[in-house]
Amino acid sequence: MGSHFVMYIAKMQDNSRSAPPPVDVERFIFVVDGAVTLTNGSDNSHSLVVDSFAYLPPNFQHSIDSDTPATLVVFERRHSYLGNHVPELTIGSTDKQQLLETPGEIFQLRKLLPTSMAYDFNIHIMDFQPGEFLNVKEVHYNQHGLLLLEGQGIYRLGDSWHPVQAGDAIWMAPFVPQWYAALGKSRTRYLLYKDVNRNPL
Ligand code: UGY
Ligand code: MN
Repeated sequence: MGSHFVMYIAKMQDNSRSAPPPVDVERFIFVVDGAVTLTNGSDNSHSLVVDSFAYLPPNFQHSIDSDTPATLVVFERRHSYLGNHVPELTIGSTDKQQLLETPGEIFQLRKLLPTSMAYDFNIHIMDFQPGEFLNVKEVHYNQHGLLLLEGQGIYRLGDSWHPVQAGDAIWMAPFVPQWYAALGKSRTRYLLYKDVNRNPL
């Protein structure tokens, strides 16, 4: 259908290890459940628990290991190189990312990756209280991969309205009209891939 990235859930079993992505493919992982250990070529290891993430630049040697079952959401994309801009290993957790201004909007926004030109996508974490909704009915060239982490609501895509709940995933093609309203009794939190900083042609 024309997606330029891959999004999948990796259910890691006891004592499992990741395989490397293909040449020139960048990888982003976010821990949804359990914990994993990220080891890079120079023997540095990082423990990643729920809510933690890591961006692995293209051709960056690493392995992701898990002693006990863990669930990750993974995004991979053939990196779109731009001049001398080089993306770097980036590790963090949502709760350490600052809240950003959202002029005209009510939801809370955090970005997990730097906004500099080296990065050809970002991952947004968006929070809505029940009853809150997107003010803008968005239409844009960017693609999205969305995973609903918490809560429930209605997602409008084009002229279809979809009831969605935690665990549901959506791919949004370029220019699909999109809108969300949070329902239920608890906060909605979703994680959103968005391509940035590159000419979409
Ligand atoms: O940044 C975005 O494009 C985001 N607000 N889109 C969305 O939530 N569907
Ligand atoms: Mn959007």
